[in-house]
Amino acid sequence: MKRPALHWQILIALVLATVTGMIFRGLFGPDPGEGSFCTRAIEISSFVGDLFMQALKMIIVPLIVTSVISGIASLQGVQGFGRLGGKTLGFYALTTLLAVFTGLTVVNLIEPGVKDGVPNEAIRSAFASHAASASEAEHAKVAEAAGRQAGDFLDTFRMMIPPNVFQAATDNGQMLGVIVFSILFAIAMTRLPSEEIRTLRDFFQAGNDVMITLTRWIMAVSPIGVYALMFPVIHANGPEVFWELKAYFITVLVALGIHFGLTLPLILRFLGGIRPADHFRALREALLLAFSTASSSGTLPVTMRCVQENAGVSKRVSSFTLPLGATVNMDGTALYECVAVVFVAQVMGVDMGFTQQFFVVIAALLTSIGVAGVPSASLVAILLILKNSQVPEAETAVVALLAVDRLLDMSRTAVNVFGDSCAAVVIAKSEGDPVYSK
Ligand code: DAS
Repeated sequence: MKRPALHWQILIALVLATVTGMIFRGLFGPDPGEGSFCTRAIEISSFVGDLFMQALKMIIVPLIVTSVISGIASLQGVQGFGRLGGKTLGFYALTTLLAVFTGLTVVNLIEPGVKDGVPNEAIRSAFASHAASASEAEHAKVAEAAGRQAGDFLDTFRMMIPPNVFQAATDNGQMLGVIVFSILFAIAMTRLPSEEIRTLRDFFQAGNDVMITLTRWIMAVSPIGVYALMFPVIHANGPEVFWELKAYFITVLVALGIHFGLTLPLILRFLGGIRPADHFRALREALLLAFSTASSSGTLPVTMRCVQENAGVSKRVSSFTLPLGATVNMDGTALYECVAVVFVAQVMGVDMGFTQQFFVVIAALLTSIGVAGVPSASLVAILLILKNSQVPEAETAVVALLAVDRLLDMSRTAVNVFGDSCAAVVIAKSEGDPVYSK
């Protein structure tokens, strides 16, 4: 019997993880106790899932370095780099701005933090109870972020020039430094004699081909990895969580859905002359993986492979736009930051006027550049913006949001990856690549 295509295998793994996770939660409860069969099953599943995530993360840095350097080195000189860089950053700014305004509009229309015209006290107490039941790691993560100065948006620029490029990337998934280093290396490389440039470019190109092969090997076991990642998540997150914060979840998912299902497809159609259905089909493996892993960096190797092999984008364009996008272009995250900040302000009774919401827009744009492409990375940025907006009980609210964040994180990560891939195909088409020409 012919094996189903990989994206079907991943989808089946997702469904199986959801069903078995809910069955285990129903049979053994949310806290099955030390040493029980259910606890052992979750431990083994988490171990396998972590191995899969580490395998993906293992190849990110060499993939980014080889692809950015070989991609830039193959551009026609500085003006080629300038043209591609200008198009890329312009596209990212446009789509992130549209995402932010979508989030702001939806959260002000639905007002998930308000009930009968006043702040929703039930949600405020739910924040307190979720914060109380959050894990030590979740509290520590927020406490560490709370220690940062409220106005520390300059962190984004500090991340661009880290003292140890590779450590910053491997320690906390912050790829900004690796990207900046690779771009500077590639530009400096063009100053060499042409023979040496060719040797180096061929070396990095061959290195990038090796990374794509490694990606293919890791993806071969992705159904197992996806199942192992999702089973513990489904077991831990019962439906009651969504019920308490249903208005919030609906607000985020509606806003993400508008950006993912309307805004970006319209841009594909009218800016790129690309059929959205073709693009969704080409990116399905990457989108399923982004949803399952909640890590756009971890998904980057697969996003690159889908864009190159299924959409026909050249290595020259994809090697520059995608690593940069996975690091600085996070439409879903920027949208989510706006919704979460205004939602918490509504719950705490802080009436955010136009000026304050405009500040939230700027802060979301700036912080989404620096958010690492790893699970729940944006919660730290949300705390920063809440503190700057003088919203009370910000830490309690963020710990509570972190405790229920996984489904929303998976959804916004898929939007982040889709936004990056839309940039790659639209820009590639404008650069003359044979996009969807088969
Ligand atoms: N999970 C992050 C990512 O990988 C997004 C976020 O935390 O908002 O893109």
